[in-house]
Amino acid sequence: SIDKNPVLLVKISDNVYIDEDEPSLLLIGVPHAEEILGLEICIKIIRELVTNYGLDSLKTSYVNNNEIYLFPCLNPDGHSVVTSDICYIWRKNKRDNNKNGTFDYKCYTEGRGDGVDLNRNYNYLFDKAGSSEDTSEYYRGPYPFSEPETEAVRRICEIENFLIAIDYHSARTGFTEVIYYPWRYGSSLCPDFPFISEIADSFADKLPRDDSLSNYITMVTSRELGGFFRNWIYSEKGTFSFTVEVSDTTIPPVYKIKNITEKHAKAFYYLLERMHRKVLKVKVKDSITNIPLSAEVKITEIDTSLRVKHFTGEKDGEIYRILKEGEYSLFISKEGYLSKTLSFKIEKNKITEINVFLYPVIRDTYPEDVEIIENISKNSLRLIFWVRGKREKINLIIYDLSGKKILNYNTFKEPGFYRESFDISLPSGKYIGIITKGEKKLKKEFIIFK
Ligand code: 0X9
Ligand code: CA
Ligand code: CA
Ligand code: ZN
Repeated sequence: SIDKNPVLLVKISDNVYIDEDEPSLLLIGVPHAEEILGLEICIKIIRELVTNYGLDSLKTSYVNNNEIYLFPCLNPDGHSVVTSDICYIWRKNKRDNNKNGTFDYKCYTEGRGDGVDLNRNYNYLFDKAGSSEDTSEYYRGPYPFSEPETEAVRRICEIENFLIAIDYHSARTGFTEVIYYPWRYGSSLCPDFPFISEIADSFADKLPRDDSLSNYITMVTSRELGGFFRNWIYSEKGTFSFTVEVSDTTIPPVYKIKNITEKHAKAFYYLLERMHRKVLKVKVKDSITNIPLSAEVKITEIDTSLRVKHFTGEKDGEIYRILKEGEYSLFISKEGYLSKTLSFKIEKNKITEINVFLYPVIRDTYPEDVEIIENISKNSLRLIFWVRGKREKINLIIYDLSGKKILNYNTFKEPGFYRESFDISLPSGKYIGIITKGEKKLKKEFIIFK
């Protein structure tokens, strides 16, 4: 952070150093400095899961079957303004907006000095976000992700495709004990509305208000709210995101905390369980190399809005989707690959898993239609080519840099698409391949790594 405090991110799972094929979820506490209850809830959840691991079978399975990420206190600098009694209604972080080298603040009047409202700093309709006035309580910052705290959130969301994300607030103004979720635009609703509202409603059912007279209420919010975490992660990743305004008091008396954190922990466990029922998991790989791919995955019946992106992860080729029972169809596409359409069924008590292998399209025009792909396995090379129109003679010669011929391969092929493998063991280094196909000759340099 600006004061050099760590913005701690906690991951709870089995095999925690490995990114496993498990649904993942993100919790954010204290994006606003004085809204302290998110930190209490995160600590409660961390403590319960860690101390009961291996003792309580339910909690053990929560840890083993999910990847749970938490930022217990996203805004440590601002939070210290509150906890050290400087100003117990501080909201923003401590960016030195006026660059005078000191932290300027006014605690009880408008125009509250330095700092950026972290929940206006995300890269979603940023020009409309909060205020551009740097003394405003809702100052959005100079540019999207200008703050180390929001940048930390962006980075983890780039690595992990979260199925659900929650940011915990506790409102000083506006509604209390509410679950906000995305989104409406005039009278139209986001494409995931039937699914995301089901989750919001069931989540609220598990959350009685502090006065116990009724439950938390749910509210679908505008698509036009700029700079918000919730709208950013939903549009960027399709993550089901909920903003929870905890408690009827921003900083309640200590005796109330136990009851608040207990019910929020319970409601959170409901979400973990829901991530394993009526859920789709898609994993996309290259059909030749078996390498996971980041591809666009559209559920034809649902994904009608261009504003919501659904891509499998760069690293693991995975995406999860929360749905309802029923039959759906999928459209999977990636530039350079043949698209695929398939249908699937979502069932009551399980994750429907689909593995998709995308076939690379070799470009139509010579010479790009011939490639040597190095190191398919440790000791083999692969040549990929089309034969078009009529039967052709194919010749592949491989030389090392001294000009020594290492392979000479001749064949006749009928029109079609071919992937030929050669088992040869070559030491690491640079090689030259000459491919002759009909009338045409292509020279290609390639490197073998071992
Ligand atoms: O303004 C915010 O960032 C949140 N409220 S808070 O009082 N905790 O600062 C969320 C506002 C939720 N969205 C709408 N009111 N539409
Ligand atoms: Ca794990
Ligand atoms: Ca200053
Ligand atoms: Zn807040």
